Amino acid sequence: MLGHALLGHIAAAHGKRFGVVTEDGQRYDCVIRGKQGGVACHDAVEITPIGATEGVIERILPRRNLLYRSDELRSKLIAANVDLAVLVVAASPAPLPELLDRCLIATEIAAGVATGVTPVVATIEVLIVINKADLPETKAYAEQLQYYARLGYRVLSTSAHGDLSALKAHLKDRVSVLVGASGVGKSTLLNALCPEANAVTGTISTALDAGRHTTTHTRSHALPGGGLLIDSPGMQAFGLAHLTVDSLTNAFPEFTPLIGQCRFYNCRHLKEPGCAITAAVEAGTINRQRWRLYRTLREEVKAG
Ligand SMILES: Nc1nc2c(ncn2[C@@H]2O[C@H](COP(=O)(O)OP(=O)(O)O)[C@@H](O)[C@H]2O)c(=O)[nH]1
Ligand SMILES: [Mg+2]
Ligand SMILES: [Zn+2]
Repeated sequence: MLGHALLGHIAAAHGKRFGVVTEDGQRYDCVIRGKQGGVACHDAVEITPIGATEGVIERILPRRNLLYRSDELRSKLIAANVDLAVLVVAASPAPLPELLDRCLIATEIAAGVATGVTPVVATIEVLIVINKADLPETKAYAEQLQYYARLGYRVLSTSAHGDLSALKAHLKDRVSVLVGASGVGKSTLLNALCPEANAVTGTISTALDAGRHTTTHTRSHALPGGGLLIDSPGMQAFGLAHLTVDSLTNAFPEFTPLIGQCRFYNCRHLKEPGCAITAAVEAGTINRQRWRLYRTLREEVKAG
């Protein structure tokens, strides 16, 4: 089929090389033509094959959502066209609470950064997975996270070496991405959920990440029960330089019922008198740490 454009999805992204799986199930090792910005795992693309297993990505099709991290200098794309973000946390190693909140915000705004004329702009659903349920310290940690369940996020406890049927039910027939800090058990979960991933992660880390401590690639794996699971590199920080003022306010579900109840119509919810949101923080119904993160990000957006 030389010379014919084919449609496919990015199944692996490492640096400037991409694995593409086309609609007929063929795999192509691809580079991208020209300067087209970043390519994310599970981006839909049009490629021109060059020989049996190599190709060139001609263009990225419109995205219905995009999950990514960013700072002033660069963006790190995690995944595009995703149904579910599985945010994995654990009581040990010591949790990074702000990381979970930043992941949640990036997920909340992921549909707002859909590109092009796309037929569906879809929000990414969230599942917070509290892994290492077998550890005694998990109980108190899980109680803290009940706040997120009250906000409407789904929260599930797992033990990566135990029964994962509840998690599998969430993943079935959907495109999901695993996100979380290093050490929470993402690789262990992935290997338990996709037995074929075991071999793949091993090979990739030897071939491409030799000598490096962390893996830098993002890759999707077929789930035996149907669906795809995208594995992203572990992270310690989650930059949100792509936030806008409007998207920031909308990313906090606990603010939504109070919007419009502040004394000033253009309240920034920082220290204005008569602010319904800071009043809720004082009353203890809005989590203070989350509001503090809002305040920090509000300052960053203003500066940008
Ligand atoms: N006790 C316990 N340990 C786990 C569980 N899941 C993973 N681990 C361990 O936590 C460590 C980090 O796991 P890993 O999958 O490499 O984490 P990743 O950095 O998120 O990929 C390993 O020693 C795992 O064996 C779990 O559910 N319970
Ligand atoms: Mg890992
Ligand atoms: Zn306010």
